[in-house]
Parts: sequence; structure tokens; C-alpha cells
Amino acid sequence: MSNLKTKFAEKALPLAVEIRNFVKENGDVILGNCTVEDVYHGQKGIIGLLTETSLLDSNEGIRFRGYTIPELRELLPKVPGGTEPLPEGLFYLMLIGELPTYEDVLDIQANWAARANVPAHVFAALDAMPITTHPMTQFAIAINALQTDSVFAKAYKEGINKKDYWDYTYEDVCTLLARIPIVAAYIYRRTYKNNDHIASDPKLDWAANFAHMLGYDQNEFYKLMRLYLVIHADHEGGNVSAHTTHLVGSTLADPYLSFAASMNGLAGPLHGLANQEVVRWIKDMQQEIGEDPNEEQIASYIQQTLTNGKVVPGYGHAVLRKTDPRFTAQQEFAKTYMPDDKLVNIVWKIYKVAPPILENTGKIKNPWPNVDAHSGALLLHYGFAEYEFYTVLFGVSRALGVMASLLWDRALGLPLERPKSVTYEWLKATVASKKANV
Ligand code: CMX
Repeated sequence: MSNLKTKFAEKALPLAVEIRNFVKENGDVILGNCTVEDVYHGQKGIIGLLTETSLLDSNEGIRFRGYTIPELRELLPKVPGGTEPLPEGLFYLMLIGELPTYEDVLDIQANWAARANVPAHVFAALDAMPITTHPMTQFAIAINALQTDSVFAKAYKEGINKKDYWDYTYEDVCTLLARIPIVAAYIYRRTYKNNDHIASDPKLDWAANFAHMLGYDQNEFYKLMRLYLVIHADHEGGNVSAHTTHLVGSTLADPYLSFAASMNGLAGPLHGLANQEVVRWIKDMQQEIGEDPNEEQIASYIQQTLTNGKVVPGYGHAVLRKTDPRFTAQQEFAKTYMPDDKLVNIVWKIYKVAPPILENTGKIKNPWPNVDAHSGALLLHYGFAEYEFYTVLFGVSRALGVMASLLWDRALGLPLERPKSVTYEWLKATVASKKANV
């Protein structure tokens, strides 16, 4: 058994017993109430899910196993002489709950490198798709095609004991994480670079190797990719990609099927696709107003977007009520490496101008930027201009968090998810009877 797998088993299996006893003793403690509005407004804020890997505070932002993003940037292992944390280390932290050493990270890198052989039929499935297919559609198809190697699905078919589910899930999760950067890079190079593919370099870390396969071999871009893959990895359990992984996984669909489903959710413009939409929106604005719009012009373009009944991409959030610390981390990166970049400066001007306008609508609960408001400008700085691909980068990162959570789901033996739904007739009757009894 690998180092990480042994540590995970030592951590998770006794905790599963402890939690079963906790639920037995405290199962009837009431945590919150559900209102008619909750039913119609996307269940925001209803406590109904368990996710161990991270926790989101509306004002402070995300903490991964208790650590904020600035803390992760400081404390997670880096390559020798490096400045940004390694995503493999974040995966360790999410899985085990403790900070890894650099040796722990090297152990993960070696383990994943040994699994990184993508079957030929996955590339053939991608090659069968029209070149104009959106990269996220290609990505979901490739993940489903990878599923033929699922050891969980094979073992389930042969008949396994429930207590061993986590073991086969672990194997699938690590193989999936080892292979998705390769298929993502393949999609990028086939779609935008004439099928001129670049072989993986297993001597590089997971993020740098991904950047290398995409065709961006500058050291500074490696740094950006490490930061990018860390900050997009997890955002507790209720966001659409995390929740979908958990929901589909709760049927005992294997990790590949669960993750492919979640990527279809990430591909929605109110979720991960917002990173491409931000760049598209800025480009449209530049076309209409000019290359370097001033604050007044940006304000009137935002107003026009709202008047046309469209969202301002990159702004707002279902949970956050302050500037997303993932935005701030990217802004700090930009201040260090590209303070004079034109597009980055437009992003900063929008940050100055947009919040009061959004706040003045009186209905937008969070007028502040989210993670997607900044990421495109950083990529464009290095010449990574194909913005329809950006959500795939988000997806590769998100795999770390949702796969770590799925593994915990299996170790804890979490059951099928099946919330109750009701009809309008039911709601009217229930409200009437409650009012009559007051
Ligand atoms: N621009 C315009 N209108 C917005 C808005 C924005 N950025 N954010 C919210 N609103 C609107 C909503 O559409 C809603 O309008 P209606 O009442 O007419 O339906 C109203 O304000 C209230 O919405 P809310 O409670 O503040 O926000 P929600 O929790 O419903 O939605 C989100 C959250 C992110 C979908 C929304 O803020 C939005 O559409 N933002 C732009 C898209 C975006 O950046 N998504 C990425 C989120 C991060 C991620 O998952 O990657």
C-alpha cells in the first residue's frame, strides 16, 4: 500500500466508526429550519451535506482543513526555491487533514506518474468529435471514456464487501488525477495547436507538467499553474460541481462517472464557465468602447449589461459576501509578475467600479468579485488566449477536491442522497394549515 493510502486508511476507518456512534447518539439534534423561500431559491444555506475537505465562511472565504489561502501559500510544500504551493500537497491535506512534508508530495508525484498512461481509445473518442466541440464537452467525454479502466466498477461487478469500497475508490481517484491533465492537454493541443501534442515530463510536478503539456514552459507560468490548481480545488460541498460528484457518487457510480457528471455542471455559465465569460465580456466591451476603457466607460458598460438582463460575469456568489480570497490571491500574483499588463489593469478597474453599481441594484446579495473575475487575465498575459478552454483548467483543479471528498464519502459509508421534493399544491396546503393553527 502506498504511503498516502496507508495514512488515509489509518485516519478514515476509525473516524467512520466514531461518526456512526456520534450520529446514533445525536441524530435528533435540530440544526436549522427550511422555509418556503428556500424551496424556490436553490436551497441556499440549508445544512444538508457533509464535506470534510473544506469549509466556506461568507465573509472570510474558504478554508481547506482549517487553512486559509494565504496560509496554504505559506505552509504547503513548494519545489526547491519555489514560491507557490504544490497542488499534490493540497490533495494530501484534504485527504489526511494534516500538512504534508515535501517527501509526502514526492511520494504522491511518483505514484501518479506511474498511473499516467491514458488508454488509446480515450484519444480516439476525442478525435471522433468535431474540432469545434466546446473543450468542456470534450473533457466530459474523455472522462467518461477513461471509465473503462475503473477498478471500482470492475470489483463491484465481481462482488465486493461494502467495507472495501474506499480501497477501490482510492485506486480510481489516483488514476483519474494522474490522467486528467494528459487528456486536458490533448484537448487543448488538438483544438487549438494543430494536433501538435507534447509528451508528459514525469520529472516535473503535477502542475508544471500540465503547463508543459499545454505548451507553456516558462517558469513563471509553472508558478501560475501551481497557484491556479490550488485555489480552484475545493469550495466546500454545496457548489454544483462538488455536490454533483457527491450526488452521483452516492449511487455507487464510480469516480469517473461521478466526476464526468460534475464537469457538466462546472460547464454552466453561472459556475465554472464564468471564467471564459469574463474574458468574453471584457473583449466585447473593448470592441464596443476601445482597447483601454476608462472607469466611467466601464461603469456605463456594466449598467448596459444589467439593463439588457444579463449577469456581470465574475461578480456575485451564492455564499460569499466579500471579495473572494481566490480573487485576492490572483491579484497578488499579478501585482508581483505583471503589474503593468493592460488587461489585468482593466480587471482592477472593474473591481473598483462594479461593486457599488451592483450593490445599488438592491437585489444582488454579493457585489464583490469571485475567483473567475481574475483568472483569465493572468492566462492571457502568458499568451494563453483560447478562453473557451479556461473552464477545463478549473475542472482539472476541481478534481482534487471533489475526488478527495468522494473518497471520504466511501470511507464513511455515506448513503444514497435523496432529498424530499414537494409541489406548489403541497406548499399552499401546508402554509394554509400552519397559518390556521397560529
Ligand atoms: N450580475 C447581474 N445580476 C446578478 C449578479 C451579477 N453578477 N449576481 C447576482 N445577480 C442577480 C441574480 O441573477 C438574481 O436576479 P433575479 O432575482 O432577477 O433572478 C439576483 O441578483 C439575486 O441573486 P443572488 O442571490 O445575489 O445570487 P445567487 O446566489 O442567485 O447567484 C451567482 C449566485 C454566482 C450565480 C450570481 O451571482 C451570478 O450569476 N454571477 C455571475 C456569474 C458568475 O460569476 N458565476 C461564477 C460563480 C463562482 C463559480 O462558481 O465559479
